[in-house]
Amino acid sequence: MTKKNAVELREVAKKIRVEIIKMLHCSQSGHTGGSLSAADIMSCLYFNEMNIDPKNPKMQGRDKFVLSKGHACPVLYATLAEAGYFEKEKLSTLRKLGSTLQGHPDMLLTPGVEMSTGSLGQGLSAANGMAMAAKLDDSDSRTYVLMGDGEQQEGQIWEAAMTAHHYKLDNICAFVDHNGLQIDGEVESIMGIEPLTDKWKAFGWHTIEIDGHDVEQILGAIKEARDTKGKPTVIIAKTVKGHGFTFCAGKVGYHGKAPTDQDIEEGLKEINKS
Ligand SMILES: Cc1ncc(C[n+]2csc(CCOP(=O)(O)OP(=O)(O)O)c2C)c(N)n1
Ligand SMILES: [Mg+2]
Repeated sequence: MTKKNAVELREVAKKIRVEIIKMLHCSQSGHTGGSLSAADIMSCLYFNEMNIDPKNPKMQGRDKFVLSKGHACPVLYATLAEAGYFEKEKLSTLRKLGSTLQGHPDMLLTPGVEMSTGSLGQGLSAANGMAMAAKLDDSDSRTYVLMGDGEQQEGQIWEAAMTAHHYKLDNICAFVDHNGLQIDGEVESIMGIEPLTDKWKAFGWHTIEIDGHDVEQILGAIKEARDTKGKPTVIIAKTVKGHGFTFCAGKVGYHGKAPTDQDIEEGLKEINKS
């Protein structure tokens, strides 16, 4: 795919956000906040960085993406549709019986989904396997993973972090969508994860802290990860849960709540003005 520039990537992120709220409004269930916080990262990965071919989802040597925080699949589905893996019309079937777009990503149902996820904590382990396989194949394929900040509380993540360092998986680039909120409230008040960057450093990872809504910073961090040899990289991306729409930005109540009729009306007006 041709690489989009920063201006275009911001526009794509906007389109992804619109599709997210539209599909969640249609399904009247699903995860709004954590999908919206990741839209800029997804735009940069799929429309600038990753070596992929939406018309040939299983292309040999392609880069891989694992959505470890699988509940945020609306952002993945909107991104895949925008990239051309399937028709945008499908997005309105989110969570419907028989749809290929279920409430959590299913690699057997949806073109472009590399790993079935939803049970938090598992994505990095799967990514390790993909990255090790690429090394064995002498392939340039890189593996990207997106985790939540609440998800950092899962023990399996730290086993996987240890493994990726031990096997020098410099072909892994992980993101933490650091939006400060999880299902029940603030991450720091439920089970504190700070100092998060120091923890990843202690596990031997190269760490980068960025504003996860700043396209230039995201692109710079991805490049730095690619240039970092001998160890995996984690990008701690500070974000706002529900970013882009006043009705849900920074509101914990919109973790697993779909936009109402009024929300969608206000939201579409707001984004058209921005
Ligand atoms: C193992 C596991 N436990 C609990 C859940 C239920 N659950 C879904 S989303 C979520 C909160 C996740 O918070 P965070 O990782 O911060 O995600 P984000 O804020 O990006 O939505 C929880 C507890 C789950 N999916 N998997
Ligand atoms: Mg969170």
